Amino acid sequence: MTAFASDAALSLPAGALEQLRTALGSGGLLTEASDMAPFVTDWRNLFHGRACAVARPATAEACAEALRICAEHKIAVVPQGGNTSMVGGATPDESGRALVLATSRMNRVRAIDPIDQTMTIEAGVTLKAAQDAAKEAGLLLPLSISSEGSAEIGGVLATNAGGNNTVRYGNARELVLGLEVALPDGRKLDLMRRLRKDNTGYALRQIFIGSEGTLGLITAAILQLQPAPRSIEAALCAVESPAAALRLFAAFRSREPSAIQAFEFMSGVSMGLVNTLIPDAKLPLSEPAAAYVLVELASPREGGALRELMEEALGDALENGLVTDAVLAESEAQRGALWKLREEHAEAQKRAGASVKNDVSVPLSAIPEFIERASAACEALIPGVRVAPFGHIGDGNIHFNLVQPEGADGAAFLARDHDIMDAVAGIVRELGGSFSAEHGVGQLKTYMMPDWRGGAELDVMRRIKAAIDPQGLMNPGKVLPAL
Ligand code: 2HG
Ligand code: ZN
Repeated sequence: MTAFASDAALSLPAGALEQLRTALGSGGLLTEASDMAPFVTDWRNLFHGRACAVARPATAEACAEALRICAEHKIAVVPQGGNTSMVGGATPDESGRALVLATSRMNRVRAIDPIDQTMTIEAGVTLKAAQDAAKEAGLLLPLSISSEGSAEIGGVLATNAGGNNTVRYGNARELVLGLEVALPDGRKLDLMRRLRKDNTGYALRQIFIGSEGTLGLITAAILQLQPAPRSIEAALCAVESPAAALRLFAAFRSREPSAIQAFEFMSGVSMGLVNTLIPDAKLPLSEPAAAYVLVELASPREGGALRELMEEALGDALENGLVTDAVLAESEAQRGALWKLREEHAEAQKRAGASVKNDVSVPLSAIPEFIERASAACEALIPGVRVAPFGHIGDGNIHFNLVQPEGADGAAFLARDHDIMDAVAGIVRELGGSFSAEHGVGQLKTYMMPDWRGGAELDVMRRIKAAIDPQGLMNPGKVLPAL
């Protein structure tokens, strides 16, 4: 262990170690292998890298200075927030030459403005802490993802996270008014304007949002908040198929489209894993079903109107057979329990063994055909595979996940990951969808980029990368495949 640690530290070019120590202060630079271990493996345990050091700046200035030093010494930098990437986007490669730059110590909510309804926030604040801060101010940060307890704002923006409320509020980029970025050469790019209207040249912030740390490091942002809802209603519904789930969505939308805050789909297979593998997540319906929907409505108005809307919509759906059973949350605790049944799918699938994830989107109308065809294709490829899709059906994003057959060898199953991903992607493509809806490209899906985003699109991406990061130091090997 000790030998590896000093090897790793030694692989920092001469001079850089002292400069970084001075810039980052005590506790700001880790070089011992045991200290760096949590930063070099991803949440899924798919990618295992090495780093020459882990930098943990406490301020945007220290972060920019660390990047300047790295540029001077040609050290690659892997930005890392809460390390919750599903595509290995924040894990260094095995060379040990890159420095991981972790944002968690830049963790201040700088300001909340109740008139502008904005939050000025640093990259290392967890999404959950940011939501709580907005709530305390009587406002809503309308971004919610299953990993929000660990995911940090910088990573959430760098990956343009989507999640459960996209159906109503859009993806992360729709919430960003201002951005502060440390550029690869160590300069600070200050785009911290909290303006709804600002047509003064290229919208540079949008290039960094969703760039997965390949262009610079987001150190802070100004987020647009919303008025906190005064009434919320949530229900879990059993349905017979994805087609029924979609018809239910259309039924809610035709009643009151602006009331839908989340509309989530869960296959019976995936819900079965949650029900059996996650303590305290028990299905409150009498019979298991083929699929489930979690629908949440919210309104800025108090009173029973929203409840009425939910009850009427569910009553009709039960009567006409669209929904076979339903349970309506009667309290905040019950609403939390219903959300637990949705948020634990990734964890339950992890506990069930190896899984291959396909975070895809297709037009809403194509979802039933997609799930049917992709299920058949995967079952033909891997007999006994557990087809366990779930996701944000209201915005067309399905996590078409496959869990290894029970009792099978996980490594052998994972060795087929490209066969599975390519089979699913082929169907997604025929239906006009995308091979990555919200998790990004990371290192897992770079191989798909030339085929899906080739020609002028990939060329423009490469030119932007070369212009902003001419030494190619920012998150190498992510998003853009090597030439
Ligand atoms: C979710 O929607 C996350 O819960 C994780 O995006 C999805 O595990 C997954 O595939
Ligand atoms: Zn998701």
